[in-house]
Amino acid sequence: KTNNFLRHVESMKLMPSGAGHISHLNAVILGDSLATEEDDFVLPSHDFASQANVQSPEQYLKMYKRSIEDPAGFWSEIAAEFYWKQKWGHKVCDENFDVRKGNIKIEWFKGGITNICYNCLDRNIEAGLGDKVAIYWEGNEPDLDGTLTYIQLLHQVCQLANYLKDNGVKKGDAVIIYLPMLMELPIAMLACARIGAVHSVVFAGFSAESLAQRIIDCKPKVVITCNAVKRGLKVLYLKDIVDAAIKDSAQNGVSIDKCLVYGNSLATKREDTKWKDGRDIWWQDVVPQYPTSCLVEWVDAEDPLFLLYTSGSTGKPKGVLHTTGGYMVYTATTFKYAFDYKQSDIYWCTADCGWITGHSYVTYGPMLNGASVIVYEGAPNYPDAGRCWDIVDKYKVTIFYTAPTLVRSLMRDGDDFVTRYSRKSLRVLGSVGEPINPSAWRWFYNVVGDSRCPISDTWWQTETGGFMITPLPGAWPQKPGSATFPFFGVQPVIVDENGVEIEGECSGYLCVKKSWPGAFRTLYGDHERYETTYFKAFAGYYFSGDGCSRDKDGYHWLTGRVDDVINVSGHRIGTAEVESALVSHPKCAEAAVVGVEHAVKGQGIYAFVTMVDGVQYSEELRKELVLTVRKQIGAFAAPDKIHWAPGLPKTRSGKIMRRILRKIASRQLDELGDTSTLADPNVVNQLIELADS
Ligand code: 6R9
Repeated sequence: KTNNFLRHVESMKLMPSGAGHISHLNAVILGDSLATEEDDFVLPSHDFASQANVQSPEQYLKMYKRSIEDPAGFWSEIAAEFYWKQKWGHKVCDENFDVRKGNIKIEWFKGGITNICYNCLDRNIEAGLGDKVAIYWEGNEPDLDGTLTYIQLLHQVCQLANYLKDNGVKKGDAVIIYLPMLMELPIAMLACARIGAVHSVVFAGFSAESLAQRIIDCKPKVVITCNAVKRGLKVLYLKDIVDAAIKDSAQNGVSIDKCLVYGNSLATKREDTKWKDGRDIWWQDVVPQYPTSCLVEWVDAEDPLFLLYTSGSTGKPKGVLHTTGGYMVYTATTFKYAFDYKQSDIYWCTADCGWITGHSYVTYGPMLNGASVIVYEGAPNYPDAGRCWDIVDKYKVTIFYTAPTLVRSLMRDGDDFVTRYSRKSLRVLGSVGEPINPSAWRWFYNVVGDSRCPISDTWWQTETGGFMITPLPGAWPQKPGSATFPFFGVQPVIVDENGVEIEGECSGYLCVKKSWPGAFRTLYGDHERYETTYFKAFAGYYFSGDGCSRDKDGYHWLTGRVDDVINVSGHRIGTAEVESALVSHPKCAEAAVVGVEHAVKGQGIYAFVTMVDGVQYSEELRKELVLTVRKQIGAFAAPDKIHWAPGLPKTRSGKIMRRILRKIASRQLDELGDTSTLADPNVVNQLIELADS
C-alpha cells in the first residue's frame, strides 16, 4: 500500500527562531494506511489520529511554538488545572542556565502553595473519580491480585501518613523506601508527599552496601521495607538486606530508629523474619489503626518532593533532587500527551518504582490524571513468556509502556507467546530506557501491537523528571528507532565538541537550552557537582550525557551515552562503580570496565581486571569477582565477562585508553587504531591473547 496522502508541511515558517531543530522538517500528513516497507515512515491510522489529543503535525507545531515563545503562559494555563492553595508569585519561571553568569538556578511556580498527593487523590475524588480503580495490583502468582479505588487509596495513604507523622516525620525529613512492587510502594510515596516528607525510593535489587550508601547520604527518619518478596521462583529476603544496611550505616554515624516492615506473608512467614524490638515494627500491626484522613501539609512549589539516586561517571551515586510544582505539572502533561491518555484507558508501565520511570509514570503522572494503573509484582516472563499479554488481556490494558530489553527478550521467545493472547484492548505502546533498535521496534509494532498501535519512544532521564523527546502518537508519522521530536517547552540542541550548536542534519552531543518545569534542581548536598557535571561541559546548556543525531526530516536518533555510564537493560551503571567494587577484592589490583553490545540487554558489562602479583587466574576467582560486584551494587550490575589483564593499555601519563579496551571487548581487532602512544604497546597483544581464556 502506498502512502498517497503524503504532503510536506512548510515547517520553517511555523517554527520560531532558535528552534532550528525542526527547521528541516518535512512531516508527513496522516493517512489511514499502515506502514509500508519501502519508506521508513509508519503512520498512525486515520481512526487513531482523529480521536487523538494532538491530531496532526500542524497542531503540534502550533502548541510547540506557543510553549517556546510564551513558556510562562503555556505552563501556567496547564498549572491552573491543578489545585493550588495559593497561586504562585509573579514569575512562573526564574532560571539561570549559564554558569558564566553565576550559580545555576531553576525555579518554577515559586511562591505557589500546593501538594502533589492532594492533586493525585483528593482533587480527583472531588471530581467524581472516587470509585474509579486507581491501582490494579497483580501478584507474582497469576491467581493473586487486588484493587484499590481512588477513595481506598486515599484512606491507606492517610493512615500511613498519620503513622509517619506520629513517629516524628516532619516536612523536609527524608524517608527511605526499599520495597518491591506492592501497592504499598506507591502508597508510601504518596504518604510522604502528603506530609511534605522527602521520599527516596531505593530499587529493591540494590545490595545492602548500596542501600547503606544512600541511607548515609540522606539520613532518613524512617526506613520502610517488607520482609521478603517472590519474583518468579526466587524469594528475596529484603529485611535481611535492610538489617545489614542499617548496621553498616550505624558504623558510619547514621543510626535508624524506626524500620517499618510490611509483612508479605506470601513470600515468607513473619516468624521467620529477624527482628529488632523497638526499632522494627510490622506495618500491619500499626498502620491500620490510624485515621483514614490526614490533613495535607501545604508546600511551596519549590519544596523538595523526592530524592532519587542515580549513577554517574564517578563512583559515588548522585542524589537527584526534584521539587513539587514543576514536576507535578510536567509529569501530568507529558503523560497525557505522549500516551494520548483518555479517562477510559487502563495503563500499564512495567518499570519498577525504584527507578525514575516508576516515579513519574507509575505513580505521579498517571495518578495526577486520575488513571487506572497496573502495578505488577513479578517478573515479566513468569510463569512463561506470555505473562505480559495475559495481564494485558486480563485487565484490558490500553497503554503498555516498557523497555527495549524486555521487547528483545520476548522477541527471542517467539511470536507464539504473544499471538495466543488477544491484545485487542491495546492502543498505544511505549518504550523507554535505551535506544530501541529498528528490528525490535518493528516486532513490537507488528506482533505485539498488530500494526495498529503507535509507539511512543520516550527519551528522558532521571534528571529531566519527564519526557523530553517523544512522539505524540496521533500527531507524528514515526520512524522505527527514532524518539522523533521534542515535547512542549523543550529545546534540544545538538552541539559539537566545542559546544557550538549544529543545525540541520548532524550528529553530536545532546544538550537542552533553557529549563523545563520537570528539571531537577540540584544534586542533594552537592550543588557544585550538579553545575560541573551538567552545566559546565557546554556552558549555557544542560548536557544530557547522550549522543544524538538529527536526520534530514528533523527526527532525533539517540545514540547512547558518551560518558562513562553503561546502560544495561535500561539501568544506568557507572563504570567507575563497577571498577571500585572489583578492586575491593583483595586479589584485584586494577580494573577497567567498558560497555559491549549485548543482544538482549542492549549493553553488557565487560571488565578487564589485573590481579595482584602471583595470583593464578581461575574459574573460582572469576566467580568471586562477579560475586563481589553483586554484593556491592546488586545483581543487575554483575559483569558479563571478566577479561584477565596482565596490564592495561595506558598513555604515558597513566590514563587508561578505554577506546582500545572497547575495541578489544567487541573483538574489532582491526580497528584498534594508533597504539603507539601507549606507555607499553605490548599490553595490547597480551590482552588479545587472553581474550577467550
Ligand atoms: C528514563 C530513564 C537515562 C538514560 C539516558 C539515555 C537512556 C532513556 C531512552 C534512552 C534512547 C530512549 N535512554 N530513554 N536512550 N532512547 N527512549 O531511563 O532514566 O535511568 O536516568 O537513564 O537512558 O542514555 O541518558 P535514566
